Amino acid sequence: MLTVHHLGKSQSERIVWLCEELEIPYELKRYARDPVTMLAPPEYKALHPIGAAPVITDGDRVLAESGAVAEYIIAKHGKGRLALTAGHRDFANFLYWFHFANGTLQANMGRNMILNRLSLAEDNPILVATRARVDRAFDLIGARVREADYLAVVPTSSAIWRGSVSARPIGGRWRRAIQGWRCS
Ligand SMILES: N[C@@H](CCC(=O)N[C@@H](CS)C(=O)NCC(=O)O)C(=O)O
Repeated sequence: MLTVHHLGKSQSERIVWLCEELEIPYELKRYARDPVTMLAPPEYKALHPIGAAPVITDGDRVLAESGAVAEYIIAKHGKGRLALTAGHRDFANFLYWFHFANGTLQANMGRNMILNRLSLAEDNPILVATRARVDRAFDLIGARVREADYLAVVPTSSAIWRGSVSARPIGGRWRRAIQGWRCS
């Protein structure tokens, strides 16, 4: 049985979403962040040496790292859905957006969130550069969703709701699809 170990208000929201999207059977185990440190509780940290969400278990297998978890679930349980193979004309785009999600977007949003907590001057060059990178990433998503029906990027809407980035004009079907969905 596939189990999603879901840490509230974390990147594991995307894995819950993925399982719902695929309509596969899974067990959801919820964990709350430590109210003081906002880090994962000890029982979450014990699941995998990296101690960060998401973590899934599938039988004896324990797997962490969002991209690996998403790829594993899609390959093992997706029955060909939500992935393209090398022969597909959009394969390169699929790969790009799949890896862009964590490699560029999430990485820069994470940096941005931390810098925002440091009360730096608004003209701090690192802050300015990081915000510009986040803006560029959302502009790119905005351009893509205006031309594509489907964006192979795991949702980042919770970060927008939490106000760690400004809401960008990513309009259209994708935005409507993610609005109203929340799991924490
Ligand atoms: N690159 C990793 C990042 C994992 C990560 O940093 N997870 C955060 C949640 S957004 C976490 O578990 N934070 C709590 C903690 O570190 O204790 C992934 O995508 O799985």
